[in-house]
Amino acid sequence: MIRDPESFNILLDTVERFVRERLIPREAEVAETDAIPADVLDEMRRMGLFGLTIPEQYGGLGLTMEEEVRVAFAWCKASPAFRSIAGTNNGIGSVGIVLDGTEAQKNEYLPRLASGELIGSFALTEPGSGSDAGSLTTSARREGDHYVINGAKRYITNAPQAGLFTVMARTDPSTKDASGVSAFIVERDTPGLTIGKPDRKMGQRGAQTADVIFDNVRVPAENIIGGVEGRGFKTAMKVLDKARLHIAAVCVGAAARILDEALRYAAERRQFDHAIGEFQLVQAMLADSQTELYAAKSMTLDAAKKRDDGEPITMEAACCKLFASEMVGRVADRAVQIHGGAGYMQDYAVERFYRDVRLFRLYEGTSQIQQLVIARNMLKQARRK
Ligand code: COS
Repeated sequence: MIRDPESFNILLDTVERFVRERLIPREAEVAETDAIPADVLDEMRRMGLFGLTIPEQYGGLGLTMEEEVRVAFAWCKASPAFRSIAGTNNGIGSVGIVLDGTEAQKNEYLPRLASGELIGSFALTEPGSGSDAGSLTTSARREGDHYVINGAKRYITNAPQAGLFTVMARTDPSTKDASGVSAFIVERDTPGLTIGKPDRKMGQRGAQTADVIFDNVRVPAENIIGGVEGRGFKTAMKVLDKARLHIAAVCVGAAARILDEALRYAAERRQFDHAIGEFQLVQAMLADSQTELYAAKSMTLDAAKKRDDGEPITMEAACCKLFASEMVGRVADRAVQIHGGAGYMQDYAVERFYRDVRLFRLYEGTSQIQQLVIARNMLKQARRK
């Protein structure tokens, strides 16, 4: 749903120009330094990019899902790291509070997330609990009007920069599954909370991840999201439903950029007295990429519109995340192939994107987890008939 096409097109034009003129020229610097430059961060804050999805009453732009995915298509034509630094504020770092938080929690934290003053982060994964998220062992023990959190979280996006964490922890020690998990809002400077060294990753430099360690971290009881124990896993799953659709849009944006690079190279590079784009075997790679990109874009828009209409989209979001993340992997692979030896060289953007996009098939649920979510939902629907 596009609420006001005229103002939305202005926003989209602004993002497209920003990507072209300000972000793409800084990609090599981000890859080199593993950080987003401070002036770019400031500009992103001023443009409202940290608060795209946060409701207007809490200082954000309150984009609908369709608007959000369309902005992501444009934004993600630049290195994924530029979106990632604000991605948690617009997604997994704020959505738990937006969907299930109390009014007091929303008022306290959403305006600062929307402005980018605080970076939000989502702490679900642990050393021993990845795909089986419900088996997490980080504990939150009630002590008077506080909870005491102990445990460790792993590969937490934006942890080194975060001021605020949504932390899933077990409040009912008698359970070992999803039922005993609660979600907490934990501020970065709470005593006992430490962040590990940034992980050394295959790609996506500039989008940092790290361990987050909780050693007797005392959190006020009112920081449990929604004020009720035992709902944390469901909150996390609802957050991931939306996040998976967003990641599908990120993959579409990245694939469009990678394909632009491949197309330009195919038009310029000459072999056997012809531009290589004139050869049908190269054309097949371009055409297959364009076709799959169009399919991923169409399904992502369709699911986004369904979510805006209030329909459940757990299965559709998983379909989009599965298809789009696998699609961008194939597009990146073909783009390297079209570039030939040059595609293996760091001087060309496709080499970096090839490594960057590999993550999309892993995080926010692996492709295999998406398959499982899709099939489970199909069976659930079939049982209802
Ligand atoms: N929305 C709302 N509630 C949901 C839900 C969703 N999308 N998915 C599951 N739930 C609910 C279920 O209805 C169930 O509640 P009841 O017990 O009241 O029926 C509860 O949550 C547990 O669900 P389920 O039994 O399906 O949980 P499983 O332990 O089998 O795990 C998967 C389900 C595998 C889908 C989940 O663990 C998962 O998504 N894993 C991947 C985690 C991930 O993406 N990590 C990435 C890192 S975070 S960036």
